[in-house]
Amino acid sequence: MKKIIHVDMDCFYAQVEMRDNPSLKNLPVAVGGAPKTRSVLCTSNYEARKFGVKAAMPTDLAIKKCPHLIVIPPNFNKYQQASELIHHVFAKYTDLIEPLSLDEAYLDVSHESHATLLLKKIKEDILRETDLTSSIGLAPNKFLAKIASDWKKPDGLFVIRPEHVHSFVDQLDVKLIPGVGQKSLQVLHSLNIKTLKDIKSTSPHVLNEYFGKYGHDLINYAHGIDEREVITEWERKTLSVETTFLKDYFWGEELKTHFADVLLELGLRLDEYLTNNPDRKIKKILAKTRFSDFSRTSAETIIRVKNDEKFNINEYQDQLLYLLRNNLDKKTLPVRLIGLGVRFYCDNEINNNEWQLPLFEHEYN
Ligand code: TTP
Ligand code: MG
Repeated sequence: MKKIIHVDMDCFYAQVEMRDNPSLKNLPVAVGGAPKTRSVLCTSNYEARKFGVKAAMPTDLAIKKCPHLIVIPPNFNKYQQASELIHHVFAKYTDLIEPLSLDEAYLDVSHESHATLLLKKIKEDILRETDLTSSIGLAPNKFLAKIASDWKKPDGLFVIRPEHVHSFVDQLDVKLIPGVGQKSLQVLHSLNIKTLKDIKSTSPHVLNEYFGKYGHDLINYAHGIDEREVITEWERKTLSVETTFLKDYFWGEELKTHFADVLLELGLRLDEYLTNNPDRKIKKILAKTRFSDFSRTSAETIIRVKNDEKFNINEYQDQLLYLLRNNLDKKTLPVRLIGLGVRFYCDNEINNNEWQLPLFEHEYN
């Protein structure tokens, strides 16, 4: 069972503006183009939303609905800066991040035994780093995680547990299904389908007739199923294996055994991957560590692989161990996760002249 988190900042642009000018806080605020210019709004704060003011609405119309609306021109640099901080927070908790926009991302935390604990931590971390509130959801897949983050907005936190998925999805409005736009919504309504429960009681043949292959997806969603993976940039650049322990360890025999197990698994995964992707060239080896306080650290080093050799990760066992020990020495805490992996050359990188062995460290704290 996967564990997917979806994070979405609350009225992002507007919140950044309110943070930087607190006198705006209880007033209706929108960010967007000036009035009388036919421009539209990027977003509005929750106070303005009470008047029906929302994203993509023409500024003039918004002012008709809310005459006291304060319209601020966008400061994209500020939003970009806040966004970088947010994504930096995500990277502390997992490598499996799919950024969706400046203020939104999926995080795959399936490796976590106590994922619910992470939600509060991530929210607090974002608040500490940016002084901005976020809404966050946890669920067994992307579809439900996104709904969960929206469920208690703003400043929300909501978990959809696997055992509650069925009762939860039954009540949902079909317009919340990924891919359902205005057109499909009209068709669904014409079939008298309003909730996900209604989809379940509709014949698959009918759904197929109206929606083709997508009808099958609709049935899956109605059963709370969504097979879509969290797709990361990182995934395409590295291959790694990690393991989370049932208890936390300091360096010792048990951790050595775990190291050997992870190395073995990495060897198997790499053999298979390199057989299927013979063009990929390995640039670095890396070791990752997560301490008992959830902080992460990783270290990587460039290696020199002869082009005509079959890659064997075991030859780098001592170096990987060195990187791992280096991570462990950074804190006096026990660790709850270790990972080992390789980083590939990107297509546009030149494979030459990079065989010195500096130690690159990335610390996320
Ligand atoms: P959203 O997350 O869709 O909206 P939001 O963060 O403003 O509000 P919510 O609390 O409902 O999440 O979009 C994030 C930012 O993207 C938003 O602050 C401004 C920008 N944006 C636009 O510029 N145009 C648009 O039409 C939308 C929807 C968003
Ligand atoms: Mg948002």
